[in-house]
Amino acid sequence: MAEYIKYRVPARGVSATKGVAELIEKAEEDGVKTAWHRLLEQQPQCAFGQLGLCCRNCNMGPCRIDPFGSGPTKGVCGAGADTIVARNLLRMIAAGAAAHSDHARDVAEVFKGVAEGRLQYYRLTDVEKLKSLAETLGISTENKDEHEIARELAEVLEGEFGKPGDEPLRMLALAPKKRIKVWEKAGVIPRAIDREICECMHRTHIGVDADPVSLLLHGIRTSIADGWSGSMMATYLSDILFGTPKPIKAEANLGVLKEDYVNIIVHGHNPILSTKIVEVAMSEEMQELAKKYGAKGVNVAGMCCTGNEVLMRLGVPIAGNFLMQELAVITGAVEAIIVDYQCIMPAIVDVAQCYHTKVITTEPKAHIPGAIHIEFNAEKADEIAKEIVRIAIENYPNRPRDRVHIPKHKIEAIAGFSVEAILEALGGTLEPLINALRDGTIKGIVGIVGCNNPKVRHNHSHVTIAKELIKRDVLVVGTGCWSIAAAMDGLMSPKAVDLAGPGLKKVCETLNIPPCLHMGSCVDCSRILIALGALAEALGVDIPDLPAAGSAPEWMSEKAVSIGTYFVASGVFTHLGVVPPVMGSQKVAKILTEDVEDIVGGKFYVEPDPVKAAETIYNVIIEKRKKLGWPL
Ligand code: CUV
Ligand code: SF4
Repeated sequence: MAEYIKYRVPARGVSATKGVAELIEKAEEDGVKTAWHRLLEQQPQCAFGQLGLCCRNCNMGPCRIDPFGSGPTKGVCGAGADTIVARNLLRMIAAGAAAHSDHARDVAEVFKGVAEGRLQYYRLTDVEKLKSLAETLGISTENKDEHEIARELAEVLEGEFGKPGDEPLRMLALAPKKRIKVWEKAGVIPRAIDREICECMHRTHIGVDADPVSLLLHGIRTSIADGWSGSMMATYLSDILFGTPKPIKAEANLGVLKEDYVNIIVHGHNPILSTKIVEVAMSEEMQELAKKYGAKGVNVAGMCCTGNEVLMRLGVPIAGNFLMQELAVITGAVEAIIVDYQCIMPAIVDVAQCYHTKVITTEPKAHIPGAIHIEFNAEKADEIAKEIVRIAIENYPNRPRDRVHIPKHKIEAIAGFSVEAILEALGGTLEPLINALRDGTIKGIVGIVGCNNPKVRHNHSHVTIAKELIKRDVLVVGTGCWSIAAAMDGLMSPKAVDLAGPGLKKVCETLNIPPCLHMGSCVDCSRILIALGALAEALGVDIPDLPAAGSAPEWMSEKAVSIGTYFVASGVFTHLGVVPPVMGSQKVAKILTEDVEDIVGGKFYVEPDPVKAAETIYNVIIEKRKKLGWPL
């Protein structure tokens, strides 16, 4: 079903990643549209929406506020720009926190099933981490076997979502004491994850909270529930079930697809599915089956964050980040793209119809019309994974050989830098890192995270900011689509030390690490929180005192809004490379980029130009060093 391509994309200009342009050009030849094409068709995008000035929260509306003041300044109910912008932002935070935390809930359910001995296909892999989390949460581990500990832990974690009463979230035990004090003073201690998200929806209903300050403070509370409990839980439990990542070599970019293999892409976020698909696909039985269908075997590659999950733990190659999901199908060489949830463009079904690719959805909460739906279920994980992999293999003979084009680009990357792995590289203590920071060998640490957005040049800001920072002796860590961008650019290969400043280079060579560290998927931004918390505590300071910052150069998702907010709430200076929809209220913009710093120690900084952004981030780091009395 070729489509008429009304607007062509300047393919050579839209991405900084090798192989992308040739596939956009192929898409146009094949009559297939991509997100870039659809973005052009959406022009001009609604200015009210961009400014955050439209409200559809009740049916007296929709209402729009005139940003120039000559038209209406109030909605029908009387809500003004400040209220509407703040409410819209709060709903974004709620959706983002919900996505991360509901993902955590799914992992927690499997964890509970394993603890209770109900799930034969999953097991407790990292028992050390299980014990340490249990102890941190006040569960005694003495004289208990691992399943008993896991059962007690599962019960506590289940309570995180909806426990009654006003007691703080139990997972906040992982946060530095100084942070807790700050949050107490601000009145933003979260009580239960679902409750805070629910309260966001309540507060933003017609006629409830109209005060932008009060709305945004609840946004901070909700985001803390995400970062320090929901996402944190997803990370901890995934490590306990599948193993805590250790440095591992793998390849990145679309060139990891193989011409004469059955290519399967796992896309989405939850390792419960992707890990099983990888395991089953690599089994003797499936490799043999593939040979029967004329292929040399089965090749699994990751996409987006679930790709990060299997990259970090199993060394599965990663085919690309968010904006490359359609391109993978456009190669014509993908037999199946197997998805769970989050960041799956419904468009992949349309694109797949132009080739032979089967799109297989697996989650009861994420159906896509036109896809094959095979519901995944942890109790029958292996059987279902086999059924899915078999569909992919049987599809191999249908590959349109005359329309296959796999870009040749791929590059080696080292991933798997969990906090535990970083500590191990340091020799078991933070001391060497602290010393290097203190004496100025390394100037600071920046966490870069977040998505792709076709509004900006694909992966360009991701890699530019990273390069600008490592050049200035700033260690870069990160997650999500940023980490895939950095990997595809070679920034996670040992050779990348040549791009680092002399101090950082020395440290990386001594520790045998790249200057950009892959810390995992989006929920693993929680690992960055843990790292910052540990550094602050070791130094006897609070997170805002650290020479550290965060950045989401190409963000687009609501999840990224929640992440950005919990970074700020955790005391981090946080850069956004794409303007958030808040500029319709000067008051809200000022709260987020200035006033919030007095409350929680972090604030947002918006700058689309990656070089300028890196300079500012570096200057902030230098300011923090000055305050600590450290050499510049
Ligand atoms: Ni989370 S980082 S687009 S897939 S949320 Fe999805 Fe991972 Fe952004 Fe990337
Ligand atoms: Fe309009 Fe108020 Fe209803 Fe929003 S809540 S749509 S501003 S009347």
